[in-house]
Amino acid sequence: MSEKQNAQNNSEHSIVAKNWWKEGVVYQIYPRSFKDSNGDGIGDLQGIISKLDYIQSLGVDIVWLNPIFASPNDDNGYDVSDYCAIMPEFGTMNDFDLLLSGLHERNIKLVIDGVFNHSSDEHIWFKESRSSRTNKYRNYYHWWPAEKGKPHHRFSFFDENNDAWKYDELTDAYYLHYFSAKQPDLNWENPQLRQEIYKIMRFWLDKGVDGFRLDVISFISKDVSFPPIPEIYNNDFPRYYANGPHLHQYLQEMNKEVFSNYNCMTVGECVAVDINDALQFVDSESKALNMFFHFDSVDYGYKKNEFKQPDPNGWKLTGFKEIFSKWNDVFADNGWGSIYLGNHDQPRMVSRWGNDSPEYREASSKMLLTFLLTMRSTPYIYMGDEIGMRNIRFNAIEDYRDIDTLKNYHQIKNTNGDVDYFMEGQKATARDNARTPFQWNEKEHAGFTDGEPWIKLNPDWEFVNAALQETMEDSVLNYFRKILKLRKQFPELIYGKYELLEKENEEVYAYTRILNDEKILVVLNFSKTNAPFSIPENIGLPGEVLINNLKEIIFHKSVIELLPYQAAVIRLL
Ligand code: TEU
Ligand code: CA
Repeated sequence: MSEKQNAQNNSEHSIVAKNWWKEGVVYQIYPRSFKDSNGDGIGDLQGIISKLDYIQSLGVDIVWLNPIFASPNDDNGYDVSDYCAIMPEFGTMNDFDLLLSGLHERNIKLVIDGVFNHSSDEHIWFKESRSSRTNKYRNYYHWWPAEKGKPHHRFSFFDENNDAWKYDELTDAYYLHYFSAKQPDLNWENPQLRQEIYKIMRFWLDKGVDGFRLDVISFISKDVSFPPIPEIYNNDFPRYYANGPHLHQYLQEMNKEVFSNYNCMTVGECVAVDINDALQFVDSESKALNMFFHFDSVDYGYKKNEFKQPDPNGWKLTGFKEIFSKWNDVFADNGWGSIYLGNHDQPRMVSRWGNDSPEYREASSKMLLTFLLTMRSTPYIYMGDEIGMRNIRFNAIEDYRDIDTLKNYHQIKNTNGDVDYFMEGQKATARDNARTPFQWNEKEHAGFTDGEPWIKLNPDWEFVNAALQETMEDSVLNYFRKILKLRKQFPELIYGKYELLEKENEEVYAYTRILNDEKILVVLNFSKTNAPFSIPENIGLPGEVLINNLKEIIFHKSVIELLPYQAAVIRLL
């Protein structure tokens, strides 16, 4: 049955076709930091296996694993040297098979991270490619012969000089790397390369994995004449990178050649894709991807034209609502969204969007989880957010491990920039904030490892850890389990129409989710002050409070007297 017919058959419930990946909740695991099984201080596959019951106890349906492939780890696995082998630090293929079957036994699907915009420079393809201009792998990458002069500037995220072209003496040519020089970009314009990638995808899907998160997939197509960047891009490199000439052709080809032959899901990391282009990626007719991650929310509240500095004026709830509402509306009739407030590239959710002071950490973590699990999009929960983990805010550059922070630090230092200002900003925005080890219990190293952890633990682990929260009925962890159950119990929370209330309210984010005659109201106080919210008469009367993140909830008729960071999900009559 086509997706369209399926949608029509389902029309009494919703206007979109139903799918497991629309109904599922995704739990993201950064393997390096989840659980170490052999005392080398690095999380690994056996570590994850030892925590399968914990993962199942959360109630999540899908696990997304960050890269686990062989890699020299210039960028923690986002530089792959062999796509069909497991990184020895993480374990063996046998461990992987055990993890996959362990998840499947528990009815949890596994999505892996496909890093196909670039490989490692230590991948055999690249070693061959750079060996001579006539090597048969030469065109697997982007080379610019030096006799043509210096190629037009391309920006690199992970290069100290921001230069994405690296000169290679061996063949007197430059190669392209949007990320670090150890992450050369693959040449998708080469049909042979594309077939190799499809083969790798099939290898994993034939093993039984349930889909792919596709790293920076919006960047894969390049204009290989490498012209100057057209002025309309105003030096917005990511935006230019996301508008490659054959991007949609490749995504559709990938779908036809690979994904359409499996019951799998795909979620693209679509850096610099905005609402106007959204449907091209996920429209049921376009036959490309199922979902993608946009960057509007995670870029919000950072200073423009300055690399990841928080805006001193902060961010506004009205702006936040506007972003999520507009992204909801794009997919109201077609396509499907994904929603996240943090991941391995972002600071901790509660530190950024909530309030991580001892007083409000729990309430605001629960409030944000309520938001993620009551929106009309597939929720992606980053490990540790279910126990309210916080930013570590390293003071010393020596504590950082991330290439992103280290590269910027050196760049600023070498150009006599303001290093202190940069370091202060990193406390709020650095990726390592989310990469500190998962806090399992109150034992040494929070039960993450028996050895020395590869990155420091957040010193708050004695009071922020999973074991402690297991024992407390009202912990963030137990609240997460409850709100997740609620999403399963009320289909309106998945498929129901989303309607924003009180758009201008700077304290309260309120919306309804409506499916047929069922109406649910969600109210979220994003502020640390009391905030009354009046339920408008025309939408219904407060019926049952399905969940509330604080001890009590105060109503005066149709007015809810929300306490700081209070969240409630209410059935309307
Ligand atoms: O991230 C792509 C990306 O552009 C950003 O999210 C990135 O973290 C940021 O620009 C750095 O300043 C993906 C992965 O999620 C990230 O971990 C990798 O480092 C990157 O691709 C390269 O593979
Ligand atoms: Ca280990």
